[in-house]
Amino acid sequence: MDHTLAFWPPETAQSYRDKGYWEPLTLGEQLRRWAVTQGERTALIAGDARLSYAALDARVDRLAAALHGRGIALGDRVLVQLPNDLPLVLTTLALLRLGAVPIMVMTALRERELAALGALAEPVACVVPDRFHGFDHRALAERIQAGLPSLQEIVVVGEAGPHTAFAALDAEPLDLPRPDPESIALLLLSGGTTDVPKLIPRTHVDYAYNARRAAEISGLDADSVYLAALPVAHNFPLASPGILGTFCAGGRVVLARTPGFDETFPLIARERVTHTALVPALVPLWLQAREWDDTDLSSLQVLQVGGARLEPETAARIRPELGCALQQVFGMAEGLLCFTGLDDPDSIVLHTQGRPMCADDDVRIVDANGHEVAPGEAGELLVRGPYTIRGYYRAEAHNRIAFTSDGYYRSGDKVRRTAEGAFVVEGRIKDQINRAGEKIAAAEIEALLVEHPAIREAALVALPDPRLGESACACVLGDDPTLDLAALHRFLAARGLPRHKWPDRLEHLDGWPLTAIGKIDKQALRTRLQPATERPA
Ligand code: J2J
Repeated sequence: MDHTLAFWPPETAQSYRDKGYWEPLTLGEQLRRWAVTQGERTALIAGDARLSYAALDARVDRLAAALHGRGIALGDRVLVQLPNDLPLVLTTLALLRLGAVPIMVMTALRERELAALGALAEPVACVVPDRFHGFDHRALAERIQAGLPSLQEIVVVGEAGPHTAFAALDAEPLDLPRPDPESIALLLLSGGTTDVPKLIPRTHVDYAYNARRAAEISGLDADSVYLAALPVAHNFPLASPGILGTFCAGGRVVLARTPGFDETFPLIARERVTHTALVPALVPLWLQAREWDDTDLSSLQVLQVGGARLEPETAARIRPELGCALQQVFGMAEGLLCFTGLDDPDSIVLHTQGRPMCADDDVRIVDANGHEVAPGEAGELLVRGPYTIRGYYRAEAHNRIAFTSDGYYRSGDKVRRTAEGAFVVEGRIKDQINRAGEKIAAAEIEALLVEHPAIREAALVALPDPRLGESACACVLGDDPTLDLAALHRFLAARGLPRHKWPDRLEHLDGWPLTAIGKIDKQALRTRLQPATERPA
């Protein structure tokens, strides 16, 4: 047990057990149960592979035994950086069964984040593809290993070179030690507000509840077919309800390697997909494709959209143009999930981000002094509950800021509650850019920018963007006005910053607008950077 971890107080935990939120099972045991009840029914389709629940369970047993044979044991952390394909699902489930803790990271992440996550969580192994989208992940893993003494083992899907080949990991099933169902099952990456990444510890019991309850609210059942189009390292397609929620319901999961319509539309038609999830930035691309593409999407019942603000005008086009219901999802990898109901009127579905999914989600909306706001007023959303974390992984100092003394997570989201009890996300208090649903901590990029010899001070601000929702603008004070965006990108690439975190715009300034207490006034910066005609009213 990691004693630096903040868990729920004992009485609270007991009430979650008593109310049946937390079942006394590990996620590995949940998979066993699904295999017993669903047997030969199809669980997973990835490329040409089709696996029944029984076959999936058996493959996971053999992979868990083989990973155990490579020295991966209960409680060990393992970095998992794989695209949406069979090895990702098998690896994740096998680690959960072993009681080893997968650190779920997107394939887009590069050296900088991986090194920081490695230093934080000290993984014993990593599982990576040989190449993905033209990038050499094996070489990246080798560079990470060179600076990370804990990392003993590199497992490669594809051409493994001197490393362990994923394809060769196969062994007779073993009787393995049982993880504590209330221990950490997996670590998710937080959107973050700090210059170093934060990891979110989710336990077996809370994550199983998360998936099960989200599946109920999304109307998933044994006849449902869920298309995982977003990268599965994200909480949304992984368990909200995503893959794990679909398994809980006995449905069928189809994996798409990319969320583009060219790949997803034919999959929807071929596999008769009923449910899928997108971030708002992808919705207009699907709608646009629909203007000339006549692939049969008639099986689609529910399109879930979350991760960033969905414009009501775009929301209103979903049913008429895609022929399915919209379900807005306001969620966070730290826990709380809100959904609009499948039977809710348009006034809720198109204009709000829904209600918390659990009666025991304990939510407060507070002003800057921590006092509850009047009904209908906007304020910061604080939350605690049966599937919301009480602290980040190995981050004691930060936890004192990110959580209240009585255990509420400070979401950093500015929300208000409608008379019907639905939440509307009005904005953000945290210093972050939400770029097409991917979160960028301003502090992380600012710390890197000032490492450039020509930059003395830097501030990263979000600007509205018609395609991305928000784009990132780097404002800098420095001595070299000829420094341009392309040169800045080359500098950031060399520092191992992934492309989606590169600023979209660079502005040289002579000085900062300051707030009353002498901090950079980012709101004033934003106003200065936007032509008056583009400013929201
Ligand atoms: C506005 N902002 C939103 C929404 C999230 C389901 C869905 C999303 C996430 C997710 C997730 C929003 N409208 N509908 O994990 O399981 C912003 C808020 C929130 C932050 C969380 C899931 N839905 N957001 O996006 O951990 O600012 O999770 O605090 O990546 O995204 O980001 P993340």
